[in-house]
Amino acid sequence: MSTEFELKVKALREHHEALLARPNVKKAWGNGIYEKYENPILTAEHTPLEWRYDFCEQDNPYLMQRIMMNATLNSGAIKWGDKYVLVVRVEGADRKSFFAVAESPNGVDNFRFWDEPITMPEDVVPATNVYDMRLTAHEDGWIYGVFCAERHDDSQPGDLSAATATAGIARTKDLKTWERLPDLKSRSQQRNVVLHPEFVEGKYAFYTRPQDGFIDTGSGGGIGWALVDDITHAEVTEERIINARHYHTIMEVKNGEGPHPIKTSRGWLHLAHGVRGCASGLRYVLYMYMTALDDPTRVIAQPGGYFLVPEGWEYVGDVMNVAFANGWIADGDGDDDRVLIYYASSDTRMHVAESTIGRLIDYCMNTPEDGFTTGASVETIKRLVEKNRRASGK
Ligand code: M1P
Repeated sequence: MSTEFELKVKALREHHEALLARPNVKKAWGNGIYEKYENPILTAEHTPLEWRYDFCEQDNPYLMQRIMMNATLNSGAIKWGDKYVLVVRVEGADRKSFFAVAESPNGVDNFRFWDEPITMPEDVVPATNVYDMRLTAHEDGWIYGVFCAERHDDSQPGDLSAATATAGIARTKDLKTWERLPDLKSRSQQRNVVLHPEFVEGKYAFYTRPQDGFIDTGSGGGIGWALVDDITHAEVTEERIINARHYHTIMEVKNGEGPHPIKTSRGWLHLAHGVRGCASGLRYVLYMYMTALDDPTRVIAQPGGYFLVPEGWEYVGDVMNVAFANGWIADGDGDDDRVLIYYASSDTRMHVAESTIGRLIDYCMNTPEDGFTTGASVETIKRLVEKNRRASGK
């Protein structure tokens, strides 16, 4: 005969398994560029029960959550053998983020966390919080994780919210054991730093995002680029902006590289986020651009406006009105090869959208650029109307 406690545990485990095994399907109607999937792929409820419950009846007779999880968000992504693997930013109820690996057999559902979160070694000065890892399988043979390391800004002892953002760097061969390298040295604070997968001019190449403060980018003009001789003592000596923010665009306030760009026969496909201010606060959306195959810093296509935004209930969460992505996986580099775009909504949960290399190139190459004024936008629309009129013979 099972005890009441045992029956409660059984029901809890069945409920959890049903959530993990729930099949995902594409939403019926997309925009032709990509299809979003119906269900989030990871929520706080997906985290292992063993992280949250003490299953000893004597110690936890009410079967309470002893450690609550708040969110699963901004995840790095990589194809690992035949598995689709995310290094997820998991945030506990205590507001601390940590990294944990979740894998899926198909990239769109059945994501399951590995048994334990990642133990990330510290740099010389331990971080208070770490988050938003970008994964790069570099041609040097290592898999790098570059992430934000946040610490209190001790130069402002009276201000409890004063913080600094630095790029933490770690590398691994198995996603289990990580070697921590010294944080990226830079004159400014840095967040959204991403390692390019290939050597450029024989050096490691980083997409950067210089910022004057922890939140405000200040004079930091956009997505930067820096070459580094030695990844084990990485230092930004020269940095130039390759994708600038601009007045009255989706990236007026700030922007940042997402995952590392995907190499295609026609150039590098980039995914990034742009931020603008409005009455309800900051609005984070995703956008794309392309750079030249022989020069990942030379922009060859910049579609105007956003690529993906929070829609419907994606708008709601811990930080409202946010779409953020730091992971995507391409199944190959042919036009028909699938691209899975992993994005978080409102700093709360993870989703997936699906496209192909060919569709994303077409989107980048053939979406009109932002003309920066209402007049230019209207002219762009009218040109399309006229083209359609001619095509229909009217
Ligand atoms: O809350 C929205 C996002 O804010 C930050 O992004 P950025 O540095 O561009 O402002 C990050 O903290 C990110 O994790 C978060 O999703």
